[in-house]
Amino acid sequence: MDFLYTYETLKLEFPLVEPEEAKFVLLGVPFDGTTSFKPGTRFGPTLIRHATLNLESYILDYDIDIAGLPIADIGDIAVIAGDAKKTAERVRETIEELKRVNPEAIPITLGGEHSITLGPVEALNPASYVVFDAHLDLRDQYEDNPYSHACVARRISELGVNEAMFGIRSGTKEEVEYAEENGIAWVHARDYDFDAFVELVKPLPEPVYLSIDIDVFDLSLVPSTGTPEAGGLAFWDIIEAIEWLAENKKIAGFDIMEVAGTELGDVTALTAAKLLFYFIGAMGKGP
Ligand SMILES: [Mn+2]
Repeated sequence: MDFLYTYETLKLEFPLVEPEEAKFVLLGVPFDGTTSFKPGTRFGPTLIRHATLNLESYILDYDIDIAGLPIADIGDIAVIAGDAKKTAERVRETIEELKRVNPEAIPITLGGEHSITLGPVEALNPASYVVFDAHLDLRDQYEDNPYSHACVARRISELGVNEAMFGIRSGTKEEVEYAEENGIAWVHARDYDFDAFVELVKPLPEPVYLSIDIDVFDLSLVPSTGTPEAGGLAFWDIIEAIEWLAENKKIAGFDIMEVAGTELGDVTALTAAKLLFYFIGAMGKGP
């Protein structure tokens, strides 16, 4: 099937299926229009797909070969340079198109900056938004733009979606107050552990949308990202959380955002690619 706003690009090197038959549907959003510090998220989707070439599709600890799962890759969204709002709308429309022909599909968005997450969330209408991020992203506006990457969790909260945030270590006093006033729970990176995650996520209503801003990881794992912050989480912290979600909650969609870089084989993309494989593996192996 053809989508209005996608185009062909480097795809996952797996035996892919059509979107109509897929359980997992990848789409890239090569957008970095509101990036405020380190540019290059427009290369994120290509860098992640390229980095998967380095990985075995067989996941050792799950005893599952994810290349045998029904995965589609519908390419990249034709972004509108500099316009996060319109680009997110194109992502929303693309996922709505997909869900009309395949209501069971789980869209996996590869970014691209975090502002774009508004698109899949609006399309999928989840009850809860679980996000791993260094930043609260609860600003009303940033650099005069309400659709900046620094505002995405605020826009999602305004849709009435429950939110829980993990790995946070950056925000303003106003953002903290907004979280308090609106019942948004968040766990500082220093305080993060698996029990804290389960405690907050267990009572959340389903389905859950899971967003990973790659800057949640420790800097050593993700040197190339839009707004890097020291003091992040370890790789297995997040894999354990994904495994718990896969076994205990209905997942509406998933994204990996803010992967930047200009060189194939960038460490950040290798981290993101491994994360992508574990998400598909955890969801594919069943409870
Ligand atoms: Mn962030």
